[in-house]
Order: sequence, then structure tokens, then C-alpha cells
Amino acid sequence: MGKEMTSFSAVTKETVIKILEEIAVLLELSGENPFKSRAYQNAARNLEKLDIDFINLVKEKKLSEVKGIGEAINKKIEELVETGKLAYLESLRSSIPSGHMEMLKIAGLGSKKIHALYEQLGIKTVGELEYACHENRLVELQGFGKKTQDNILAGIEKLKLYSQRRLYAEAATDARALFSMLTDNKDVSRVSLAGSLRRSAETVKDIDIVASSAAAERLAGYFASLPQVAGVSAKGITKVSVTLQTGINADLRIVADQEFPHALLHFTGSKEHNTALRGRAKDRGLKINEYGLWRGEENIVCQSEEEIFSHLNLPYIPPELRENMGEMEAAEKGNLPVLVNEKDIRGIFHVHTNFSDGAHTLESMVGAARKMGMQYIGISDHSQSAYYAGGLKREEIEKQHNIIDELNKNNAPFYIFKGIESDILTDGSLDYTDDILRSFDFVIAAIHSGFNMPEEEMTQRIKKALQNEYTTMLAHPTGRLLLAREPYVVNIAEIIDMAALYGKVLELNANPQRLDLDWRNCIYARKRRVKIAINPDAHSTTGLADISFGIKIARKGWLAAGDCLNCLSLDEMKKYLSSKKNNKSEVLYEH
Ligand code: DGT
Ligand code: CA
Repeated sequence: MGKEMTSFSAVTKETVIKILEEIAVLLELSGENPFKSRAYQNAARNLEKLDIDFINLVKEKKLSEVKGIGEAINKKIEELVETGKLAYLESLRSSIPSGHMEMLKIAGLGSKKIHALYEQLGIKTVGELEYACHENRLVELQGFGKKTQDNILAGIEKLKLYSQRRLYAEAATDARALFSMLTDNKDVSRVSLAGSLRRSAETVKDIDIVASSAAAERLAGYFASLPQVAGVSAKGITKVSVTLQTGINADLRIVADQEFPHALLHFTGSKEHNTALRGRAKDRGLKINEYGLWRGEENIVCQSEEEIFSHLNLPYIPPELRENMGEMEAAEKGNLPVLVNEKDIRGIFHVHTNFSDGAHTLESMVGAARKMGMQYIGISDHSQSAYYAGGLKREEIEKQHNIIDELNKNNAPFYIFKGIESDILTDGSLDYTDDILRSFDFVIAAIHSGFNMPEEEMTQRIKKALQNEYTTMLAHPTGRLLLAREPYVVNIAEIIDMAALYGKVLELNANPQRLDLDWRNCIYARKRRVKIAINPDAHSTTGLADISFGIKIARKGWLAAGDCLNCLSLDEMKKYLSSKKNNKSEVLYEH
């Protein structure tokens, strides 16, 4: 979020929610009564759940009618919506060292500890904290100690590493904006994204764009002065490097039009793929680089990447696969998969509602999935042990199932499957008794606690859950949060092998912060013929759209439509799930 509050019209519900959340964090950091901070968090949650036109409500001074928003917070929201500013936020921000927000990103360091470090050692920034650790200042500090100090140092190292990269989804938003500004410019002949973004990597260092133009100098000037550019670090007629206001760097390469496919191929990479391509060219008496393709002195003119590949006796290799993970060999043998795409998706699993921690009703989620053209949806709220997420008790499950039965009558032929995201308890068992588990069409087993087990124990725990006859699929198999939390230590190959043996599905969680199963492991899962479910893990109607990030990663993991569970049509899915339910003995011998 930018530091400046913008004009009246720019204040949306999302902005208000973000600001309430920021106030909650700032209050924690200031060492205030936790009660106060929680009130802001709750207000933010309540606003998220609000389906009606919230801004109008504020303008009509009717916000106090909304449950869970007290008088003081109500006043602040009014000020924010009316003036575009909030004095309280500004004074809070200025009372807390700005480095404290960044320090919150260090694993294991919460607001209480940050406050204590400030009070006792005057630490304001990550850099000062690192220095204090190296000086052993935390060893004797009350509430800290040698072990905590070591953990903080390790966390700082991670943070440094993480801060050099961005989530795909964030960078893609910026990249799309740049791309459309370039396509609108008449000095541009051809333009494409390149680099890791074009290869759909889960995180990226920067935005790479390649454009061809007959007016390179003018185009360079145009790019450098785009409104989203905050700084220019290099500006020539072949390359312009800028930093955007969001903090991400972007490189534009400008080439003559005949060089375009060569530059695009080169700057799409990966570096490892390029190296392998060069080797292949050399073996055929050719030379390839970012400027062109040659046989001796003869320049071989190519109009497109396809043509370059064809001169190397290869079919077109989609950018997602260009990682030197066997794509060259597969292409040569004609074994490249036809990668799954958006149009292949028939339904969506792993969807939360306001029965647990989702923001919207069952009806709203169904409506949103229908609008996306889906044939079915699989509802899976949290299970009883996930009390922090409002996990469902027996009565709530019954109530939800009754509503689903009604909705199924009214929405046919669209279909709603009854499911649950069941916690995998520490001993590997599921969260309900068999009679309850039996009442679902599908069960997603998931780890939400006890992350810090040794590898062997964690692997056994998950394998046990996969052997459970009621488990349909395993959610977010490694628990990672990209650029924030490492995966739990688990032998993922053993998990995939177990899923293959028992005919279980693995989730590719499409939340841009997860993208878990990792695409590298999707390649292995495909080899073992384990089906992958591309699941948005949606907690709101807009969250359903996250499925597109999962599709990109599925493609990167070599998956074809036939490898993805939710590419099955409704009829096929009904048959699939009921066969898993009724004919369990067969499951063992499926592969
Ligand atoms: P990133 O930025 O770390 O997310 O990943 P990339 O792949 O976008 O890497 P980047 O931006 O450093 O370079 C873009 C592409 O340019 C890269 O994928 C391949 C090409 N490239 C860069 N440096 C080299 C190199 O030293 N050798 C070769 N063969 N290609 C290179
Ligand atoms: Ca890059």
C-alpha cells in the first residue's frame, strides 16, 4: 500500500480493509492493549463479508448498522471515505519506526518481541537487528536468548533472499500494465513479455520485455517516462532499465524487427534452456544467439520462434517448459504434452464459504462458479479441529448438506459436491469419525498444525492420511508460503509414490502464495500417473479466479488436461467420486 492516501473516489472497500488491517498491526507494534488491535482486525473481517455496497452505506451514514463495527472505528471509516485521509493512521505510522513493519516479515519475530527490542535496545530496522545479533546483544535479553538470536539471524538471511524476488501474481499485474502501454504505442512493431514471467515461474526477479521498433530512441524515451516508472537506472537505444513505483525492476529490450524472434527466444530463457539450445545448434553446424541464426556466414532469416525451433529439428516448445528439464529430448521424440489450458477446466474444488472462514455464502460461491462457466463446484470448509478457522461441527455439516441438496435442485445441471477440508491430526488420522466422513462426496486432507515435525515423522503422518479410505486428495502438499514460509520437511517423492499406489489425488493449490505442489514435483507426479486437482482454495468469490495461477503452474509442470482431476466433465466426476467411495478395494490396483 502506498504511503499517500489518494482522492475521495479512490477509496474502495478493499482500501478500507487494508487500512484497518494496517492499523491493527501498528497498534500491536506500539505495544497497545491487544484488545484494541483485535477490534480493528474484526472490523476488517466483517467488512470483507459484507455483500452490499459498502461505500454508499458510509455515505448515507448507515455504517453503524453493520454488526461488529463500533462507534470509534465507524467514525474513522467515515473520515477515510469522505476525505480520502485518516489522521489517526498517519499519526500511528509516524509514531512507529518504519523498519518495524519489515521486521514483522522475519520468521519467528512477532510484534511483541519487536516492541521489546525497540524498548530495550532501540532497534528500529532489520539492519540494526542483524548488527545487534552479531554483537550477541539478544543472548542476555529477557524473553530472548541464544537460540532465539540464532533463529532471528537465520530469518534475516531468508528475508534478504526473499526480498530479491516477487510473487508471479504481483509482477504479472505490473507487467500487464506495461505491456498494454507498449502495444498502444505506434512505434512498437512487435512486443512480448520474456524472462521468468513468460515462463510462468512462481516467483520472479524482474520483468523482462522485448519489443521491436524502427524508432528505438523515441520508444526508449516513452518507456522511461511511463507514469508507473519511479526511477530509470539505464537508458540506451537497445535497453531501458527502470524501477516501477511498486519497487519491481523492469527491463525493456528494443531490437530491429528481424531480430525479434531471436531476442525473444534468448531473453525468455531459461539460461539453462538457452545453453542446451546452443549446444544443439552447434551439433548441427549452426550458431544461435540473441541476434540470429547462422550457418557459417549465412544468416538464416526466421519470422518466429517456431521457425527457429524448426531449423533445430524441433517442434515449438512452450515457454513454460523451457527449463532444461527434459523438454528438448521430449520435443525431439514428439513426446511433449498438450498442456492443459483454461478452457479444459470443468469444475472447481477446495472452496470455502462463510460456514467456516470464507467471506461469502454458499449461494454466492455457487453463483460465481456458474458465472465462470463451470459445471460443478466442490465445497470444502474447514474441519472441527481448525477452531481458529471456524471448523465445522456435526450439526453445521448437516445444515450445510441440506442447503447443498436444495441448491442442487435449483441449479441443475450445475452440481455441488459435498466436501470437507479435513485437518490431518498429528498422528495422521482425519478429523471426524467414519460416519461423518462417509457423508461427504470428497475429502481434502490437509496439514494446518504441527509443522515442525522431523522429516520421517511428517512423511509417515501424510502417508497415513493418504491411506485413509475417505481421503480423496491431499491439499497444499508441502505447506510452503512463497517468499514467506519454507515448506515443511517431507519426503515428497514418497508422498507421490503413496498417492500413486492408493489412487489418491494431489492438489496444486492455486493461491499465488502457495502454488503447491511445486511444478517440479508435478513432473514426477505425472510420471507416476497421479491425478492433480488445480484448486483455488477460494475464501471469497474473487478467490475463485486464482485458479488461473494454478493452471499456469500446471502447464509448467508438464500437465495435460488428462492429468488434471477437474478437467473431468460433471458426469465423469460423479462416476469418479462414487467409484472411489463404493469400490475401495479396486483403488489399490488402479496403477
Ligand atoms: P529471474 O529474473 O531470476 O526471475 O529469471 P530470468 O530467467 O528472467 O532471468 P534474467 O532476467 O536474469 O534473464 C532473462 C533471460 O535472459 C534468461 O532467462 C536467459 C537470458 N540470459 C540472461 N543471462 C544469460 C546468460 O548468461 N546466458 C544465457 N545463455 N542466457 C542468458
Ligand atoms: Ca527476469
